[in-house]
Amino acid sequence: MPLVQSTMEGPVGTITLAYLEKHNALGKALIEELLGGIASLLAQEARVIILRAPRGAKVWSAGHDVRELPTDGRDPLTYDDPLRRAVRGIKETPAPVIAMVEGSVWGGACELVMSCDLVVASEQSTFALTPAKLGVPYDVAGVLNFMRSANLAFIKEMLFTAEPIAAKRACAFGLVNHVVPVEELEATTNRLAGAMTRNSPHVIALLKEELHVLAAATPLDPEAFERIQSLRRRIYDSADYQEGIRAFLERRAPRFEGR
Ligand code: LCV
Repeated sequence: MPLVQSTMEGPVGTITLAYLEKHNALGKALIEELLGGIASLLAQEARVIILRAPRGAKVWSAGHDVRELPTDGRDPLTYDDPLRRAVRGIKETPAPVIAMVEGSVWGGACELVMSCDLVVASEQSTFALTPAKLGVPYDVAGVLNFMRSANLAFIKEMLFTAEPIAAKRACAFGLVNHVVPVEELEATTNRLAGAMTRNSPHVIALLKEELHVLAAATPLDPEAFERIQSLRRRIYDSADYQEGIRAFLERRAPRFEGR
């Protein structure tokens, strides 16, 4: 059973996350299919790609597959982690990618949505940034993506509380382009996609790459980077990190003791 479905309608490609029994948890296998689907749609000359969950989904994506988080002292979000590869893959896709969101979005799936170029969300959808709830030392590139996606104070509230935030508030702080009634979700997304397909694909690809390169032009002192990495290492070597994953698997609230 495919974990991801890819379809083309005219110049618009659609990728539907279809790993329903695990609420589209972003594991290695799903990400491989996602990146393969994008490549296949681009080979069919898709001018826009829509990334979605099936109609009526309660959960758009439950985020990083917690069962794939390393517990043997390895960094949980390295450059080659599937989630990191998916975020880069979407940013490097020359065609615009629109996240069409219905349902709840969790953790790394929020970063996946933020890596898309536009976000259209239903009024009932929610977004939750969960590293602090799970005890996961999110990585520098990911935190930078959060910072660039919305107002800093808002991102801090999302990260420090780990509570689901309603789409309307996410839109007010720049995380979402349009919030619409669920029955208008597809029409609004298709209207935006249609408008883009009528414009020059090469100019859009150039503008997307210019914006990506300029947004990424953040000088970071190597020593500051190393200091952050050592802070992260202390956390993924900690008992609290193990506790966060164990609590999830045991379906209970975590008991963080700051150790
Ligand atoms: C693996 C899962 C998952 C899942 N992984 O259904 O941003 S960071 O740093 O936190 C990053 C590391 C990250 O993204 O972490 C993941 C953050 N995600 C979350 O905190 C959401 C975790 N999931 C949930 O809270 C619930 O599953 C929701 C509320 C999404 C849905 O609840 P519901 O009661 O409808 P279940 O919890 O029963 O989930 C159905 C199956 O999906 C698995 C879950 O373990 C269960 O599998 P089993 O049937 O084998 O027990 N599942 C859900 N999320 N992120 N597996």
